[in-house]
Amino acid sequence: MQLSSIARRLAVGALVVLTAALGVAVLSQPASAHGSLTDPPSRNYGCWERWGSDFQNPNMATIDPMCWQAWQANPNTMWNWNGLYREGVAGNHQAAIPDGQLCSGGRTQNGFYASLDTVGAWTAATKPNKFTLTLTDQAQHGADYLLIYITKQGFDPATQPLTWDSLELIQRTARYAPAPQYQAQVDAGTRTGRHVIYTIWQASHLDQSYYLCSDVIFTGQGGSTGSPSPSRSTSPSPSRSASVSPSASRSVSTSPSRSTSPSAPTSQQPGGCSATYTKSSEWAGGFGANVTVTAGSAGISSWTVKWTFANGQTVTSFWNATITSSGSAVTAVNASYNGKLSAGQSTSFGFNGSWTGTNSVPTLSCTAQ
Ligand SMILES: [Cu+2]
Repeated sequence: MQLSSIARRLAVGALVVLTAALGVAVLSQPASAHGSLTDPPSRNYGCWERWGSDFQNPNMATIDPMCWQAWQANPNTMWNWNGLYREGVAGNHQAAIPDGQLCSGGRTQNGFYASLDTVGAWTAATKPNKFTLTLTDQAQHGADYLLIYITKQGFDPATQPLTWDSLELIQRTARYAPAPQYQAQVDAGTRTGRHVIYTIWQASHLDQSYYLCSDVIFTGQGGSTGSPSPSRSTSPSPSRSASVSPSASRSVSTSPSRSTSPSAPTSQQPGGCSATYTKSSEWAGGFGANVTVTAGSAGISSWTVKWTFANGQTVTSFWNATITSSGSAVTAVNASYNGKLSAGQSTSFGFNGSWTGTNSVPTLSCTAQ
């Protein structure tokens, strides 16, 4: 009564062959990287947050000159603020990353993030000396650990290139189970003034390490380590939530309507699932979206989410699922590691796409086995 996984793979394989034969786009890209430090913001996340909707404003050159040079160098450094990682480092971070290249992950991905190494007075978040650090993990990879470094007192990141020797390791955290955000309580000691927080996020889904520079100005005053900490910050930067805008969200459940009978069935049947689509960002010509998949009242072993774009949107890259398109019809099938969900459990996948004119939110259907 239940499609075996072999049969299912054959079915998916047949679909791929069929769609390839029809000459429609079949995108295949491995799970890519999705997350960054969002409070205090990493350099590219901060530049994206402050200027993403106004990145051609020439006033940026005087208001926020380090962001300006980064946007001029390559806007994709900001659009892909969540992708600053290397793979296969095996924990040897200092060997992989030369001095002066710490903020670009050692010029990872052919120097895609090189502008973040530029020495200067990056816009900095004002923080008390005890503060909460927040890393946003859009793809919910989990964390083996975070390594949190802060520059030594006396080092001036506005005039000196960042080196390993300029940093002090403050904290190595424990493991974090996959979640949208991870937090750590950080104590900067007696530091004052401008500093760089250098965070290494070791993701758990594979050997993927993120290298994140955040600029801060310490007040020298102790904050509370409790949560929520009293806001003693005199930060001029808007303390915005790092989470993605829920501006557009729609959900539909196609869970087979299960009996509300209190008598439990003796054999577990495959459950249904529901899917919710959220636009996470949008810019001229492009956008990002996340889809959360939630199992119904029973566990499932795999899921498929389908939708049809109404305005000619196309998927250009994706993660945590395999997405195929045939014209405007899109099919997303779970990755090998996130198909199995227990009752009520959620996972998510995401993609970047292109659009023109209108970018309406599609209606989703979700089926599970
Ligand atoms: Cu990722």
